[in-house]
Amino acid sequence: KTAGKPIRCRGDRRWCAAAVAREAGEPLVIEEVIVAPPKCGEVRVKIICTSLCYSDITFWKLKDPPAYFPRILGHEAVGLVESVGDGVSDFAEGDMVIPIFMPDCAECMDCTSQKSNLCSTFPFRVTPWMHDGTSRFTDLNGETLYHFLFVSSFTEYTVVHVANVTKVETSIPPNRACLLSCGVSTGVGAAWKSANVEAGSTVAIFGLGSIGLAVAEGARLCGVKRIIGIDVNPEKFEVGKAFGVTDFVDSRSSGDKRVSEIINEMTGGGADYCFECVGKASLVEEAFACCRKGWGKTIVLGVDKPGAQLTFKSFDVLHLGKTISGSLFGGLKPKSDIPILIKRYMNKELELDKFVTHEVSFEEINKAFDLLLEGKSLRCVIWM
Ligand code: CXF
Ligand code: ZN
Repeated sequence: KTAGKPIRCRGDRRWCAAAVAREAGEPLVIEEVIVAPPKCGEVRVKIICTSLCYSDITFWKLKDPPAYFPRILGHEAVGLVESVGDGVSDFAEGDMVIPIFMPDCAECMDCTSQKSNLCSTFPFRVTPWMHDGTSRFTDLNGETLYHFLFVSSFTEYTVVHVANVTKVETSIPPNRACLLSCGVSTGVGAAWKSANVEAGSTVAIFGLGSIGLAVAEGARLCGVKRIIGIDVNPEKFEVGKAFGVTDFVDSRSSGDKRVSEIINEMTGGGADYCFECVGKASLVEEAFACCRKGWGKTIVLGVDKPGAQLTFKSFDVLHLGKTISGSLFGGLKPKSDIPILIKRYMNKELELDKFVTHEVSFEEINKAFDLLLEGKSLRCVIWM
């Protein structure tokens, strides 16, 4: 029985480990760590599998102070509740759960509203701690390890606040369930919830990485007529076709024309919905420039550098009636919307399989980083 006791990961047993990011850009080191028992309102989760999202790479590369190392990265995962802290009544040992960076207390004004997924009780912040400002991880020298996005899944055991876990039915295979923890849900949700795309519409997706392709998947489920993909790499069109991308614009060889000009011409006045999935202010501006007057909506999913500024003309808002908004976790409310996505996967509507291009063992976790960095993978599942 491990409940109530610190868990020592690794030891001599290969299945008990944590992959620690010790320094920016350096391969993760599999080592033994100590995972404290869950505090009040928290659960300790035994990770079954985890997958790599580009945000893990972004924060792993981050050299600018304050850089938080050593750190346990990872935030797309599925696991089993090992033990629960005081006051936890909605979760019990053995429950299958998906940890999600987006908190959902299910009770505050925002969580009970259908209009937002921005919990007020446990606001989403990019912090290296648990919600209470402390860590549950220590290495064998007694040094504290930083958390990541309230999840930290590159470890056999992690501690997560109940606001950051969603209970799921066990019928979904773990190497599919983990995808719903971040990237795929974010893209699908952006089309479904943030944009509320209607059947028959035309969407333009800037950046055909996993997030852009997940937007395509969400748009396909909404019954769109046309999906225009924009990318610097023309090979992405072939990949995109499997996700319902009907048209492609190569932004590297658009000549002296701006991409927005090309899309305005292709669509006779702009796309109904534009999604920016790269994280570049200039691309957001391009997207906004080719969403249709009157009802065009631009949704920003990409994460630019902190402090990045966006510029647009007041004319485009006032005279042309365009709108622009951001979308965190695709506007999804984890506790209510993730079970819906799981049902749609089980009903063979939502296609998750095509996102999984690679699967590796935990020992090979650095290979998952290489594959994503080289642009060779969409999602690489890492089995614990
Ligand atoms: C992102 C969302 C915006 C802040 C950084 C992390 N989420 C997951 O990849
Ligand atoms: Zn992510």
